Amino acid sequence: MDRRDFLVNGGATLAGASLVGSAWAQAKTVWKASDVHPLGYPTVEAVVRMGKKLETATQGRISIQMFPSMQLGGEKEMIEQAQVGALQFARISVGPMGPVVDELNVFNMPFVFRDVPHMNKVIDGPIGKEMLQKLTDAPTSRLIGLCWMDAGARSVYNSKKPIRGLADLKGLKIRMMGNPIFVDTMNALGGNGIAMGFDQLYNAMQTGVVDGAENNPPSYESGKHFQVAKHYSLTEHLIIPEILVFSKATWDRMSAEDRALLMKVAGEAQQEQRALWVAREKTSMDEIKKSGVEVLTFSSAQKKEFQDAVKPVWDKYGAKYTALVQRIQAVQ
Ligand code: BDP
Repeated sequence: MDRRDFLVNGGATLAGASLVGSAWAQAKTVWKASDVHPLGYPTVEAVVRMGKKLETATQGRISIQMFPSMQLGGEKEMIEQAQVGALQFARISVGPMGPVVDELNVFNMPFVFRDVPHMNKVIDGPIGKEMLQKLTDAPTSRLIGLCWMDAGARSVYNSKKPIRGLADLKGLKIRMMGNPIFVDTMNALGGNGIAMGFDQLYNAMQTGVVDGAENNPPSYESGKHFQVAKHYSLTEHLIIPEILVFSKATWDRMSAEDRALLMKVAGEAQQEQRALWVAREKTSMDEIKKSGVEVLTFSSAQKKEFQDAVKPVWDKYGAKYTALVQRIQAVQ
C-alpha cells in the first residue's frame, strides 16, 4: 500500500468511524403510537402533547409518531403490535384488555361505577395504580400500563327507533366491543349483542348488519355514527376508562432515566386528557343535537330498570371481583 492509498483508505475509515460515532451520539428514537380516533380527539391529542414533552425533555432524542384513525387497525391488532414491539404506545379501551388481563374486567362490569366522577376518583387513587401494576405484572400482557384516560359513559344508539325503556331494545342488533361481558350485558338488556371491531362498525350500521351500537358522545360524533343511527338514549350502562399501554419489549431496553421520564409525562397526560375530554363531550353533544338526533334521558327510577336487568351478568362474572367491587363502592 503506498502512502496515497493509506491516506485514502485510512481517511475513509476514520471518516466512517466518526460519522457512525456522531450518529450514535444523536441517535434519534421515534416511538410509534396508535389510536382508533382521529387527530384532535382528546386521547390522541393527549398522546401528541406527551410526545412534544418527551422531545423537549430529551433535546429531540425521543419523539412520538402518531398513527391515528385506525391506520394500524382496530384495538385488538394494536394490542398485538404493542406486545411484539412493532408499536410502542397503544391507546385502547379497557374493554378489549379484559380478555388479556382478566382482573381488568372489573372495570368492564355494567354499572360498576355510580357515575363518571366516581370512575375518575377510582382511577386517580390506589385502585387505579394497582390495576396498572396488575396489567404490567400479568405474564399474559407483555405490556406496561402507563396511565388512564376518561371516556365518559357509554349509551345506546340505533337507526330503528327511540329507546325509551328496556322493552324497546328487544330484537335490536347492537354492536358491542369484543369481550363476552359486553355481549352478555346487551343480551341481558333485551337486545342482541354482536361483538365487532370499531373499525367495522360504520359500514355494518350503514348496510344494516347491525341496527346500532353504544358509545360515549365524542365517539358517536367523531365516528359519524350519528349520521346513520339517529336515536341516542343516555342509558350510561358502561363507564369504562381508557388505558395507555406501552410495549414491554421496548421498555426492557430503556434506561432507568427514560423510564422515569415516560412515567412522569404519562401521569400528566392522565390529567390533561380529562380536561380535553370534558370540553369535547360538550361540543360533541352540541353537534349531535344540532344534526337533529333525538337524545333521550332517563330519571334514576327509569335507570334502575336497566340496572336490575343486568343482574345475570353480575351473577355470571361478578363473584371473583367481590372484594375489589366493595373497595370501588367505598370510594366516595
Ligand atoms: C371508544 C373508545 C375506543 C373503542 C371504541 C369502541 O375510545 O377505545 O375502541 O369506543 O367502541 O369510546 O370500540
